[in-house]
Amino acid sequence: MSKRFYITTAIDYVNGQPHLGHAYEKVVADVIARSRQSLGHEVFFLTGLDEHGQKVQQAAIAEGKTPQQYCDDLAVDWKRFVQTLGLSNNDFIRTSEQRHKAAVQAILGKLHREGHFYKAQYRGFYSTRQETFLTEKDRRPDGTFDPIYEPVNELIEENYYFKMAAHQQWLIDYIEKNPTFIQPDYRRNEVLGFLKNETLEDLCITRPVARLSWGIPVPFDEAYVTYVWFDALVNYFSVPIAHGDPVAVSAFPELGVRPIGPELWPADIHLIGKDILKFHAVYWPIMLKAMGAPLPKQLLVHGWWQKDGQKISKSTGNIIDPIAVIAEWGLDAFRYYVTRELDIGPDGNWTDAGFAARYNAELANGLGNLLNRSVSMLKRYRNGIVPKRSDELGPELAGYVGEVRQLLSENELQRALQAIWKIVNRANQYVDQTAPFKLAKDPAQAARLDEVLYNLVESCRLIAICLWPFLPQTAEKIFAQLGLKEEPNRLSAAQWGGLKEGHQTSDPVALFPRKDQPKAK
Ligand code: ME8
Repeated sequence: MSKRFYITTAIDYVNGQPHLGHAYEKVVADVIARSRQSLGHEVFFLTGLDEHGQKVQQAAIAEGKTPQQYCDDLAVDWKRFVQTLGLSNNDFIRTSEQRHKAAVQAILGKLHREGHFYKAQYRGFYSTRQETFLTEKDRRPDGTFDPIYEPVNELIEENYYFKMAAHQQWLIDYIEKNPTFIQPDYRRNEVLGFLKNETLEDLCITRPVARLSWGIPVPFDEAYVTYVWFDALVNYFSVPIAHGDPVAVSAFPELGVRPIGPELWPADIHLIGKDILKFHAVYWPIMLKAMGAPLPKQLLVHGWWQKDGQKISKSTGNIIDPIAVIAEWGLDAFRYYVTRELDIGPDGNWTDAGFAARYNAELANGLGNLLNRSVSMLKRYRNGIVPKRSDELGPELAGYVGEVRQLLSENELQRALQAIWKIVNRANQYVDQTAPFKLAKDPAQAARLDEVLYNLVESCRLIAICLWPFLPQTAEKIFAQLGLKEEPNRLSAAQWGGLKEGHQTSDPVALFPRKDQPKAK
């Protein structure tokens, strides 16, 4: 068996509301996963939920539920969200699952035995209201803490720490030697800058059970649980172990898992947002090195969305509800806007007007109109039967398909969509130039009309295949209208000439009904 292309997303905090940022990241990961599948790879796409921690414990208590029950209830909504987004994920990890906890405990045990941890006393100020430790930087100029933190108490607490500093130079060297490990480059430079200028502090990996019980019990000290990053990051590895991936399993023979599953580790891409870069680019590689496991091939870091130039925030009401947008405009319109509008890396700005403009111009008028004209004219003039093959647009479109293929293999999603729209625009221009509705009026032009109709429907077939990673439902609808029974999920089928003479196409149906009056928000 060959190694699968293994892509992960960040696992979302279970107690948050699914928002645009979550939806964006999951859709981008899905487009990459489907692109690789279309390019001929076997893919494993993982997403899931981050469930432990003090906030979850408190919220559960406030609702009169056990933390597990509270998480189980919320997980139903998150799993529905995954379906709403049309994700092709192969697994969905919840950090409260036994398969994950077993892996975390095995890792903790091994690293403890090998001397990576130590126990130390922490003395500092703690805000019970915010459930956070405060540092000198949090003091106001007069030396007091902001009332938002009150009551603030001095706290002395013993915890386990993971020794970090010993790995610092190794990590710098690794990142320098592997330029594609962190992408885009400016994120890589950010990490290198940080590593070269600051001494890494040891990572606190536990909480006393007395203060937080909703975590994973530490196997070597029952008075502690581990939570947050040591717990969450391991999800990328606990799932391969659970599936019997030979590489992941071989690092932890004590788990007794047979190494007969798909080859997953190392991950090919961890897709994450910019705010969690340090955890993935610093702590996770060091954890893996200590575990004796290879590092993931790439951290692909996306930017953050704003709305109307302002931070997305529940408290100010500046939010986008992806579920509502999908209900109003359709899933593929949402998937199109977020991947076409924002490249992977920079921050993006959502505007309702921008969304409606792209919908109308690019989806309804551009793509929808092309398909509708092509399928309708073939039906009207030739009873929906594909005429003899003609290669008039073939060589030019093959160039664009080649571009799409290349860009998809480089995760250049926005540019791949631009290349697909070169096909859409060229085919629409071809309709205008050849004027098939005029040709149809002149019996002497019948052969020319056959050529034009062939070029149009064949262009639509290529577009559907190229679009499938982005807009799977739309691609399937195009294939259905073309009377094609197979799935449009193989780029190798995007060779000119796939539609055969005499093939019967189906009825035209509008893909993206025009919406002249976007609903005011
Ligand atoms: O950070 N635009 O979970 P989370 C784009 N559980 N992306 C955004 C965004 C925005 N406005 N807001 C958040 C966590 N994100 C941890 C991760 S991984 C082992 C543990 C992204 O629910 C954010 O950058 O706060 C992150 O990648 C993801 O949503 C989940 O965020």
